[in-house]
Order: sequence, then C-alpha cells, then structure tokens
Amino acid sequence: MTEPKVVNITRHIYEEQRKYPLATGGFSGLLSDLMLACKMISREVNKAGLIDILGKTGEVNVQGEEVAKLDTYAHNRIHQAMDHGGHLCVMASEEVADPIPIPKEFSKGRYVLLFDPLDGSSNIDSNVGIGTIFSIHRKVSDAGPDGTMQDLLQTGTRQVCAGYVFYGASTVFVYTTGQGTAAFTLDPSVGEFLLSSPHIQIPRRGRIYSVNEGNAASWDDATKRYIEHIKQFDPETNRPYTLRYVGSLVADIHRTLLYGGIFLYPPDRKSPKGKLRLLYEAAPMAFLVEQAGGFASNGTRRIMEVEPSELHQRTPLIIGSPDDVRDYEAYALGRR
Ligand code: AHM
Ligand code: MG
Repeated sequence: MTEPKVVNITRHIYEEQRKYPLATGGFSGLLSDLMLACKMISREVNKAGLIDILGKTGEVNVQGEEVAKLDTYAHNRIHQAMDHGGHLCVMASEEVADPIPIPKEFSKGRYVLLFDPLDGSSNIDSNVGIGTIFSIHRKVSDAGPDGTMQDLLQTGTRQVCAGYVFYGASTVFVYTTGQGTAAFTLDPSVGEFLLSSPHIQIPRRGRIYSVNEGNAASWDDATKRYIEHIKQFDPETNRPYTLRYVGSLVADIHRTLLYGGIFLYPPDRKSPKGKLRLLYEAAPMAFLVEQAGGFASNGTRRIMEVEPSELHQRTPLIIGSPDDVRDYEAYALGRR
C-alpha cells in the first residue's frame, strides 16, 4: 500500500504557483513567517486554561517580562514575526489605531498585511474556538518603499491572499490566493500544517442560520422578515432552518464553509453600521467564502466591491451559501 501524499503549506503554494504563476518565492516566505506566529499563538491558546496555575495577566514571568493578555500577545507575535522578513511595506492590526510601519532598518517588500490577531476574544476564558484572520494586498502606491494608507485601503477584489487560523479542537488554517479555498490541520507532533481539504466547496443552499438573535428587537424590518421566513415551517424548502451561533466569527464561518447556510451580522441600534470590520474581518472572509462557491454581501452590495474609506470601518456582513445570501438581499432590496 502506498502512503498518502503529505502536503504542507509551502508545498501547496509551490504547486499552486506552478499552475498559476501569481507570486514569487517571497510570497511563500511571507506566509511561512505568518504561520510561525500563528503556531505560537495556537500554543498559547492551548495553555490559556492553565492561566490560573501558570500565572495571571499582569504578573511577571520568569524572564521578568509582563505576561500579556492573549489578544495583545497574538498581536505582538504577528507584528514581530512580520516586520523584518522583507516581504511587507506596511501592516495594520485590528488591535492598533494607526498603520504599523516597517522599521527603517529593515528592507521593505511589496505586500501589505491587515490582520485581526485574535478574533472572538470574548470567548477565550470559556475555551470556545477563536481565530486569527488576515488579508494580503500588493503595494499600489509609488511614492517610495514605505506602504501608505492607499495601500491599506484597497477593495476586497484586490486581495492576493486571505485566510484564517481557527484555534478549535484542532488548529486549522484556511486560505485562498484566488484559486479555490484550501484547509490545513496543524499536526502538533511535527509542528506543520498539513493539507486536509484541497478545495472546500460550500453547498449552494444550507439549512443553518447564524446570528445574534438577542439583537432582534433592534434589527431593521428586512432582517426581521428574512429571519421570520427561514423559521417558518415548510419541509419542501427545508424550513425551519436550525440555529448555530458561537459568537466567534472564525468558528461560525468555518462551520458555514463546511455545512453551508448563512451567517449574519446586520446593523442594529447598538451598531448602526454593523459590528464587524471591513478590512480585518469581512473582506478576507468574503474572499475565502467566494472562492469556495459562496457569497458575501453588506445587505445590498457585494462585500468584495465595497471601497474602504477608513482603516477600522465597520460593515454589516451577510455571508455563506449563495442562494441563502441572495434571498437575504431580496428582502433587503425590498423585492420580497
Ligand atoms: P472582536 O473582534 O472584538 O473579537 O469582535 C468580533 C466578534 C466576532 O468574532 C463575532 O462574530 C462577533 O464579534 C460576535 O459579536 P456579538 O457578541 O455581538 O454577537
Ligand atoms: Mg475581530
């Protein structure tokens, strides 16, 4: 019997690039720097439950360093892994208000990285899955080697890569460079992400909806009517849908990619523009889900085409199986 082929991320990128010569070796270097940081975050997330035993936030560890909160730790790990590799010209993090320049002493590259270091951080203490989300663009400004706001504020359609790492029962990395969406699972015994699904394909229609229904009283009328619709009894159209909501975007999107259905974070009174961030959350997830055959909308427009005007811009996000998201849009556009 022959052994199954084992494909790690480097080999996957190499094989993809032979088929579609999109990027150079620099790109796989960028991704492996990022994955090293994510493996370290994964290790810390796994230890989080031991925090009472090993020491609390604010305490000083054996090296005399402050023990950082997990989301600060995740931000610092990625920042430190990515600022000197020579691949990036600028970064931005959901945790930091302003763009993060590449220090003068390091050479600058032609890529731009936006990341949410630890999304769903309210779930950390309860051992629920959380994740890192990222989005990569090419540098478009030509004033000099440093990246600018113009490089950071690009529409989703211009992403060259997007992905997330899901720290769940196992650690899973899902990414796209525009040639489909592939998933890898971290084998902790060898410290490598190994290919587990070469082409994730989301069902055209699902039967799961995912939304914080606690906000229902302050949704707009279209959202209320759509959610009422999918809860009606009609076995021929597989209704009512069933509800699953983790409250960690990465966990909710991961399930949606695998099983289909719809995830919604619509506007409400507390968050009139939606809660999620366009550049760190919505656009990368939209790219991943579209590459798996799904669709992402802000209610009336394709997320991938929304032009950002600020780094931390928020947006409504309706994402998942294409037929389900189009149904929601029909309500939002007043067609149903
Ligand atoms: P965060 O970036 O502060 O962690 O917030 C984003 C998270 C998402 O992971 C999740 O989809 C959403 O917030 C849940 O919000 P809510 O608790 O309002 O349902
Ligand atoms: Mg977030």
